[in-house]
Amino acid sequence: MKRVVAALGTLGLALAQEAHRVAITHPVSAFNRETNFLLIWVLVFSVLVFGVVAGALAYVTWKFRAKPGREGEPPQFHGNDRLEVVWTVIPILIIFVLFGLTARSLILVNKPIPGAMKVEVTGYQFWWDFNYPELGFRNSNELILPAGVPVELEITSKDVIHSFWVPGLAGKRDAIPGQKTLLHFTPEKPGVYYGFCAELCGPSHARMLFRVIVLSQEDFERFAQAAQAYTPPVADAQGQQVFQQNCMACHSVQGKMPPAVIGPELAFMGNRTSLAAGIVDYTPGTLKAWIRDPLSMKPGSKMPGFPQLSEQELDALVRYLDGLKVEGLDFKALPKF
Ligand code: HEC
Ligand SMILES: [Cu+2]
Repeated sequence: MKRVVAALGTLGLALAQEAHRVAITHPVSAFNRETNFLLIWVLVFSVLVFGVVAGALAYVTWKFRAKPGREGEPPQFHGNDRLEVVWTVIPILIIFVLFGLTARSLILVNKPIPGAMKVEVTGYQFWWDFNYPELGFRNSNELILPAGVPVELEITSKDVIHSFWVPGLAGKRDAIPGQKTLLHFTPEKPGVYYGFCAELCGPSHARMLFRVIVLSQEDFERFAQAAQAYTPPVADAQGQQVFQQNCMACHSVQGKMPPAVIGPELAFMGNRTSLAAGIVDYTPGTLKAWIRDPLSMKPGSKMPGFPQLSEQELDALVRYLDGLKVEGLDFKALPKF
């Protein structure tokens, strides 16, 4: 009994901690306040319809139940024009109201916001790329945005269909190869928001997450300026050499869009809160485990493992990667939503 209580307690705590990650009912942008408004109306009508239908059914079942002393078939009724008109007209009215509200919300959330900052979002099996064409830098798996500034995401995919979804900030948008879909919203509060791929896209679909890091405008300015003028720091010369020999064919560390993209941008690795599309928190330890054997952490991943690297080479490599960062910004200290 004690163990059951303890297990339930742990589950409750875990749920309470996780709750912030997928809370569309905890809106932090005008986009999601709109979604919530719609959700409440749909719920109100659903509860109303359920109450009336289930109530009528219960009443009829009870009222016309078999009574003692009554023999043979009960009296038969055929149709009731007035009732039939009522139960046709009321649902039609409900549908019209919901249609109107939905159309209103869709128009509002899809309206381009003047002066929005553009970010190109590209889905790959099983990670996300974020390029800032106007600001001239690129990051992967963590979308960094300024609070209070409208953003326009231009979403596409380079392989199969994915879907970009940050429940706390905005609705889902499919990432379709050869096509661009747009998503507009304005993040309001600095913090870390959890994102998901919401379209089954292969064996590690469930591990294709990401994070959105919303910074204050001053912090974002600092990051953007440092990212534009970025020269990758060399925290470990041997590590850099190991990187150039083994990793450079697929990974850029310049923080700029390379001519051909194969793997995620590693320029700001030391600033990351998460690793490998949000599947684990970023630490030098998880980074080392990932490089040695990514497939055990993410089945189907297109990153090969490096079991041939010695312990010492791996440590040097991790020191080098951890040193790739913009100094003076700590994203891990931000509140989580
Ligand atoms: C053949 C191309 C290829 C090579 C070589 C390669 N990688 Fe990768 N790497 C990838 C791909 C693709 C991903 C994305 C995997 C995923 O998330 O499914 C990735 C992901 C990563 C990530 C996680 C990135 C993030 O945004 O969190 C790190 C770190 C990484 N690789 C480091 C390395 C290092 C270090 C080496 C060299 C020892 C290396 N990679 C060699 C293709 C490669
Ligand atoms: Cu996906």
